[in-house]
Amino acid sequence: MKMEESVKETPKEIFLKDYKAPHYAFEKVNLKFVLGEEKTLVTSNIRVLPRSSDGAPLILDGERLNLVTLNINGSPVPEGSYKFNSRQLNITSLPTSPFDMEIVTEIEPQNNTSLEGLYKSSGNFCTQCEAEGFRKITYFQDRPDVMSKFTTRIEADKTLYPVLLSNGNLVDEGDLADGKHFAVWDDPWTKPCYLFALVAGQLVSRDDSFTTMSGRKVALRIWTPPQDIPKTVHAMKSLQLAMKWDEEVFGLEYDLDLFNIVAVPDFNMGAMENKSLNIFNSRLVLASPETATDADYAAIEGVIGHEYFHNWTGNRVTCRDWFQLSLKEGLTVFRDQEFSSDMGSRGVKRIADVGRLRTAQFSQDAGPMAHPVRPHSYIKMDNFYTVTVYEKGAEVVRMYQTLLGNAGFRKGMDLYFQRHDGQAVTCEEFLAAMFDANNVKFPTFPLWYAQAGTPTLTVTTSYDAGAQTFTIKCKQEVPPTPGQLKKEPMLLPLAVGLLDSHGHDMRLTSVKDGTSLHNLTSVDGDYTTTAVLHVDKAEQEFTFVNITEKPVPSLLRNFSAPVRLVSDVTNDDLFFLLAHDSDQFNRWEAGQTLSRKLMLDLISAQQKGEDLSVDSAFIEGMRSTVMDSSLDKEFVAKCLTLPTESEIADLMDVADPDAIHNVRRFIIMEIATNMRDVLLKMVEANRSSATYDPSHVHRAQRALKNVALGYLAMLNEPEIIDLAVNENKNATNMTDQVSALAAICQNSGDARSKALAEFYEQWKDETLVMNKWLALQAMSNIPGNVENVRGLMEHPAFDIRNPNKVYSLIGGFCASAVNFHAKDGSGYTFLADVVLQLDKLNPQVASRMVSAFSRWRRFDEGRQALAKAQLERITSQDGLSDNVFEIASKSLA
Ligand code: 0A1
Ligand code: ZN
Repeated sequence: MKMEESVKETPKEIFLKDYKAPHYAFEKVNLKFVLGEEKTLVTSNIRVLPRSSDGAPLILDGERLNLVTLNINGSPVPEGSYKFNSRQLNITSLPTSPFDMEIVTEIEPQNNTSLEGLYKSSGNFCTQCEAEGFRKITYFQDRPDVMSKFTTRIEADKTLYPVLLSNGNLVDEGDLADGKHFAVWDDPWTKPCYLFALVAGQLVSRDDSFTTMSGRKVALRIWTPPQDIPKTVHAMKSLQLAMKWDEEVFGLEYDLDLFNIVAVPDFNMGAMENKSLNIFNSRLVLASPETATDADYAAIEGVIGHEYFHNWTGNRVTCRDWFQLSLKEGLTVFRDQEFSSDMGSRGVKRIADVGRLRTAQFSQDAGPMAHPVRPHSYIKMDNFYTVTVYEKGAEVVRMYQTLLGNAGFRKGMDLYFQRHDGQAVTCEEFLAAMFDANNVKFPTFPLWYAQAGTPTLTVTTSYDAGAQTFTIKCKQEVPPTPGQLKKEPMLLPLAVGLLDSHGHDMRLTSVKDGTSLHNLTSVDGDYTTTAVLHVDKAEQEFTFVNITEKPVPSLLRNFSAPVRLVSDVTNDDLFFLLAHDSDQFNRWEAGQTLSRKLMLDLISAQQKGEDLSVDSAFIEGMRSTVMDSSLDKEFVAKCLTLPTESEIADLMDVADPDAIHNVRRFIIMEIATNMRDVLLKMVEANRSSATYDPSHVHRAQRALKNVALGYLAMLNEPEIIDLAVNENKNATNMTDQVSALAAICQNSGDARSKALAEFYEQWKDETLVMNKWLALQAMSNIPGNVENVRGLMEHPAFDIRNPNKVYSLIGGFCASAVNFHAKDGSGYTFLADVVLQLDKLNPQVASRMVSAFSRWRRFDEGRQALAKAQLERITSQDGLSDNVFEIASKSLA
């Protein structure tokens, strides 16, 4: 075909306000892949339906494609009727009635290191098309509102690629000449091209089944290389549990007779919900007690659930455009959170989810990459698969549930599917289904989709003994963010309980909001113990009546809205809540609030050169929580864990990584010194039995034991290091082994080097375990660790082309504030070197790494200058990807 036109490669910003429906629909797509070692030939036959008779050009997306032929209704398109550049193929003079278009392109999957489109991983072919990877396979309208029925024929060498998979049902297969074979897959459901998938390779499957609520038997297959099959038991069980849960909780049944999952070692993200052919990063499928931790087991359960749940929230109802990403992701994260809560401990799961939201999302929302749950613009969509779209998006969905109740929320979901099954829709349509089903209108709620920034909710309370009323005054402020200086108040549900002097929940019967009096009822009575207040004004007052004694308020129960809460609750009240609150989240939160206050106080003492000391009430609060045998042990482990260094950095005017680290370490040493015996007992009493049990009770024991061991080991006493060395040696599962190793590695010395070397020898052939070994060393706070990390980049256990290795080593290093933010700038230079090297191979991964710079303005002037210089070095690089350019330039803006 003729030469490409050159296109000016300036990054282009795309805006939500410019959305236009496509001029052409693609009714049916027949794809043929001839997979080869040098070249892969892709033939695409599309039935095209013009949506108007205006003869608009058909613009197809395409990148890194070699166009071989282009035919319309069986004849080549004449030269003057099409043109293409490195991004698009533009066809004019088209028929105004339905027509058939055939496009043949050549691609080189074996040289595709970006891991999007069709690529090779460990010798097998696989695809990743979300968000815009399909355009690296063939020319197409690569946008989610173009939904088609796909049939896929795959031809390949039978010995090298015995297994050929795509979406839907296998409708034909057979042998071809020259040792080749073929398979034809037909997907009866319409879908956008981002849900297309193909896999070809040497794989075997674990087979099982699930019988749906209407009695259909669905074949379930999990595909891996032969040696990994024993590690797929947990993933299969998780899939079956997820399928059952979606039927029971949402009435949603699977809609095909086959569901495939394939595990691949090289994958940019966690997993992908391609219709009936989910492709997973192997770390989220493979688990055995010896090689995977409790956290890995939980992540596998959650992500298997997440991808499966997308079959309805994402696939059957998809997004109109990528700005609506949270429509599927926020909703599906909410669903996977609920699934995991039902499978384990609801309270502990909520604590973990809020911890992640506060550490990662609040910080994003306060920085240069702050964007609304539905962004207004992007340069590269891949950069918007963020904690804001996912986790804050899930909080927005949770607020619907809190406002409408569980039954009301389910009614909204039912109406959403009733109205939009088979469609590509927007967040407004989800909101309308929720509100219409419940006959409500909350005019300020939609702002959650449009306004970035974490609201601050300031609460002051007062008790009037004479009137027997308790008043809560609320002030809501949404901070300015880049491009959005003025914000409006938004409806947020504030869940409140009041505790009496015995620590019991008071009965709440009615509350006054302005002039109106609302009755508070729960399902089983004429009162409630948790009232959901609708805060929707900048300033607002709520008064509870018939409150017979001065209560201790439990505010924002279960973290009912994603806000920063500032309240006048005293330390005494917090200790009381820590001991008594019936809301498990708030009980933990009371302890965290106390810890945050303590840490901030000690940091300022340290900065003034004063001596540090921890108040005995704090230690006693910790001790009584730990000694309370009525509590869930995983909950106790969470209570014992101090807020993260980055959570504290976020609360300071100028973040001081060294002071934060020293203070956190100091408090842990104080706890370990004062509670040495209790902690030792906790280690002894919570050892695992020889057979691993992933159930909650056993996981909880391990969690508690390992926090205790980590705290004790911080003391660096020979006797305790021996204990940790023994725990490491005698561990019967990876959770205990790697926790003991981490405990030992907190201090430099011979024990550390020996333990790391032995671990390497034991596990060097298990690539996923090696990721833990890399991460542990990368995250070390030992001064000057950057050189060690540079050295590890040359180690056989590392491979810059494998995203998991990069996330473990480079991501792990950036998570260690002390070394990444080293005063001499060595951490910053290192990261910039790596980003520039990575960008040439895999822009998506490079861009995730460069994000570690985005909070550079939070630090002192010296660090700011050093980080800025590295960001400028990156942006001035020739040939930089749009991915890295967007993050680096927005960070500098
Ligand atoms: N939709 C998938 C995750 C995913 C997102 C982006 C990707 O490439 C930019 C790839 C996968 C999920 O939410 O599970
Ligand atoms: Zn998802």
